[in-house]
Amino acid sequence: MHEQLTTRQNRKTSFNLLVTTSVNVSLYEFHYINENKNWTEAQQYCRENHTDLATVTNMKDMKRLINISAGGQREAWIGLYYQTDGTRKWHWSDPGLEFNENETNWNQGEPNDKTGWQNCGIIWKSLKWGDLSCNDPRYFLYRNSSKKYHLIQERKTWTEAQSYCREKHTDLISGTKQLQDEEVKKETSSVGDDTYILIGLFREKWRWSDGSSFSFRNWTKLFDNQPEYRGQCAMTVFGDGVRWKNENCDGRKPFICYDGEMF
Ligand SMILES: [Ca+2]
Repeated sequence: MHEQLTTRQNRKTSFNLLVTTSVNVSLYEFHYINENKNWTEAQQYCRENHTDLATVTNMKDMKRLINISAGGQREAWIGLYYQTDGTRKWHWSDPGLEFNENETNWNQGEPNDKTGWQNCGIIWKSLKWGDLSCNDPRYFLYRNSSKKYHLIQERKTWTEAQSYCREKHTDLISGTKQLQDEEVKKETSSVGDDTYILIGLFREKWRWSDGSSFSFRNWTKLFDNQPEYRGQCAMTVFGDGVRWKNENCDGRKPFICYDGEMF
């Protein structure tokens, strides 16, 4: 059940696809709505006429969003918003993996937001975890397409490091299983005891409109995961690189709805 449905509907902006999550497979369809609405109006429109504003679960979804943008549209609201009064939740960068509080390996005293908010994850060569500012450029652990792990000894901020991995169709090392791999130990053996190494762990208050917990985020390299923002709604930007940015929710923009069950 992993292959994508090839049936294209008559409407250019609609298509079917199968989404695989770690739990099950579900069928849904994106609709690009070329009317300018603010985020809340767009959400209301999608809930009345479809299921909800679009939830994007992985890079495959992203590619399909790009396909429906044909017609010169530049950007569109998706269903991600910043829950100001929410609590920050930890997620893995690799969208197939669910963060599990019972499987953490924090160093003593971590996570501690020591320098203010520390919303990104690191390990030391001890393989213990810590939190660090996402804007702090560090070495990072990259998983290549043959599932080997590499320590990239080039300092990047967390989002830059994630982009580096995703440009190569992989991701930052994610999940307890990957982090316990023998190879990780070997790769990190050459660094000092105090060297911070970024991993695919981050925490934030962004939520999907439909209430689903998917961790996939595809922010531009300029995105700042540290402050409380003015721009508390997410939009996808078509064109170079196709990444997301956060915008003021009152802006009137086209938007993307979906139909179907996500769970
Ligand atoms: Ca810390």
